[in-house]
Amino acid sequence: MQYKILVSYIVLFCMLPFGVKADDGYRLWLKYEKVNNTALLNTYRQTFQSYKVGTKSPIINAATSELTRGLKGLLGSDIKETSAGTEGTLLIGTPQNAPFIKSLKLDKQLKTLGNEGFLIQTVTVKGKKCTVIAANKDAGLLYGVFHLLKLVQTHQSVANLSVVSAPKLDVRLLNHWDNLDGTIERGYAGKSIWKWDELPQTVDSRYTDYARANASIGINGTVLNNVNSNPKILTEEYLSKVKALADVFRPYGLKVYLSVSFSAPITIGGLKTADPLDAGVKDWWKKKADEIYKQIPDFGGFLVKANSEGQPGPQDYKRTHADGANMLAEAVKPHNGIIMWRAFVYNSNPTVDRTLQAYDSFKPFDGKFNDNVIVQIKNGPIDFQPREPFSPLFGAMPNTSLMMEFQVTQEYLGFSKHLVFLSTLFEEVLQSDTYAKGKGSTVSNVLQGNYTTGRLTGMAGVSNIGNSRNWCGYTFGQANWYALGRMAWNPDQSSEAIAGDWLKMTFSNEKEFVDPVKKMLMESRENTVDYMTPLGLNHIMAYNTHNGPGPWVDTAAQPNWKSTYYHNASAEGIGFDRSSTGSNAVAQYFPPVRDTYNNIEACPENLLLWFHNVKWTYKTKSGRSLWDELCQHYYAGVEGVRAMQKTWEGAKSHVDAETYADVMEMLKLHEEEAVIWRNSCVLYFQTFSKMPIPAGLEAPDKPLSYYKTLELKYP
Ligand code: BDP
Repeated sequence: MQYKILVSYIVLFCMLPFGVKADDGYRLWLKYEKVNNTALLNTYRQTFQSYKVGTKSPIINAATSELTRGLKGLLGSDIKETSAGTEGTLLIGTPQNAPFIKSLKLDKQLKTLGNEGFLIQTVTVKGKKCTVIAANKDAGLLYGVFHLLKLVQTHQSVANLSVVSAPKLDVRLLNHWDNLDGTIERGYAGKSIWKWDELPQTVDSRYTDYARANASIGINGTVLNNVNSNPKILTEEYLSKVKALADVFRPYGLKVYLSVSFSAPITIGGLKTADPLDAGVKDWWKKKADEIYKQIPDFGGFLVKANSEGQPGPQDYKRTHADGANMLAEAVKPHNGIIMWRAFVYNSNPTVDRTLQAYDSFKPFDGKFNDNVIVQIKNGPIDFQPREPFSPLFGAMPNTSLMMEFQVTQEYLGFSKHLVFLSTLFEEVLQSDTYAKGKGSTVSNVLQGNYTTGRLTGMAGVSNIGNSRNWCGYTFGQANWYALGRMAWNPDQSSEAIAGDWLKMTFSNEKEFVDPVKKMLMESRENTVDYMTPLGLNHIMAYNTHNGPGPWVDTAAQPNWKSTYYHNASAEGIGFDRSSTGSNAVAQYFPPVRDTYNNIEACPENLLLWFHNVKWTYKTKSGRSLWDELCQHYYAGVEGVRAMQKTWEGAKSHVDAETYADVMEMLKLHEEEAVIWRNSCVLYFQTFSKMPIPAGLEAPDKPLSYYKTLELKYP
């Protein structure tokens, strides 16, 4: 280890005189390195010489401080505030806080932009060419400034700007699964960034950088603590710490939310019950909400995991999810707070297919939730697997506000050890057609509230952030945080555009770098599906940790935590029959989706074993037997990782030596683990199929018994 550090320093020392600096990843995509194209640099310098703002506010100050910081880095010179409107001035304001914006008469364009949207336009004022960033509210200006900086960071033309942008979803959140003792559930990037011990006296400057990063991608809220919530978060002691964070985040448009434990009235309130219909319980939550809002007037609300995986909930008192959610909703309603009630529920009953349970538990309550409740649904019916079909709840609750929960932390996708660009997973889910209201009823449209009477819309991502210097444990993990924000702002955004922007902002604008590395990102998730869970397999990870393969796991605290429950491999075949002859999970989808999934021939092959138990000899679309096809996928996944290494070799001259070496080291580990996955699964499933690994594919170098006892390293 020490040797490695020494080598890094030597490499660093050698590179510095040539102007290539090592980058520790802390600045994320907000690097603001000087534009290295002289012609562009000159245009930018001419276009952005000074800026003018109206009445100042904490948000406007945050925006202008980012603007000056960003442009100083990008242009290599200061941009000054001016009160005049000279050529090359950036005019920033709302019609209310800036008369020079009001006089531009932008009301018609601003009308559709809500509280967070913005426009950026090239205008001529009294013969002077200027750029305007206008919005209805200060938050829009902040987002507008970040957008403008992105244009420069990605070397776009700024000659005739006409950008109009507003978020398509209201609530755009990170969910931290951070515990109060500093550990993070399913976190792979160190400890929590929240230093609860030091707060509120000491406020780490990292919190500001955290808020900046989130604002730059449009995230407007953060749930600070784990959904498996420690009730202590609601005590006076902790609320003062939460307040300190909220104060830092406010100028960046970032609201604070908390995960709460449903039994908090008992555990910290001293009551005998947490029954949501009990007057004392209602009163306790009301007073608690009042106490919170007194300190944090813009507090966002509560996130609740109830009656799920052992957490307390209203069903403990024979009440419903709606009873529980509505009771809390009433407590925060006077303060404009919201309740995000998770639909991630399933019980241990092995006779009921786990994938049915969230739908069955929630669908009957459509229309029964208060208007400040939003039901938060994981993207698939199981649990953040490398590939799942979309959750059938999307589209099935037309009278309820629904929001998406994606997982950014890679619990089931190789932790911070595997390079997996999750944006393509997000996109695949968001563009899935539910057919709830006929063709085109994509999950994205459902989330945007196009078919619901619910009034709230949103998306959350379970964060992959920890206190490691580069935030996410490895540089490419940052791309997933970035993608979550961009998708929450616009769920119809393409992953390709997101990947391109992230690469340019994080590494380099050179086409020779961006094109191949973008391709690598775009293919990375499919590689992972291939070496982990191809053809619709799922939940065959190592027991409990989910670190590495565990298709053989056959003993568990709950039957539906066993891998064998999910893959059902036997001498005949493999897969979970969820068709009409099996658990009939297909019936939870609208036609024609249900018919497509139900029919083994029509079912998309990448979900085949999710919906069907298929014979080993079944002829797949390629003409190969199912067994051969399965093997081909496992092997293709590993080859995909090897191809990534080649791509990265080609990127060498575009990134600093340390970053290059770090990523390459990571890709080596990635390959090792992909091979372990492949060999484990192929050898294990072979014990059922009794068929040979197809000719031409390299034979596993170790026996199955070796893999069964292997424990992979934690990051
Ligand atoms: C599962 C995780 C578990 C979480 C749970 C949840 O394994 O640690 O508590 O999801 O979302 O994926 O509540």
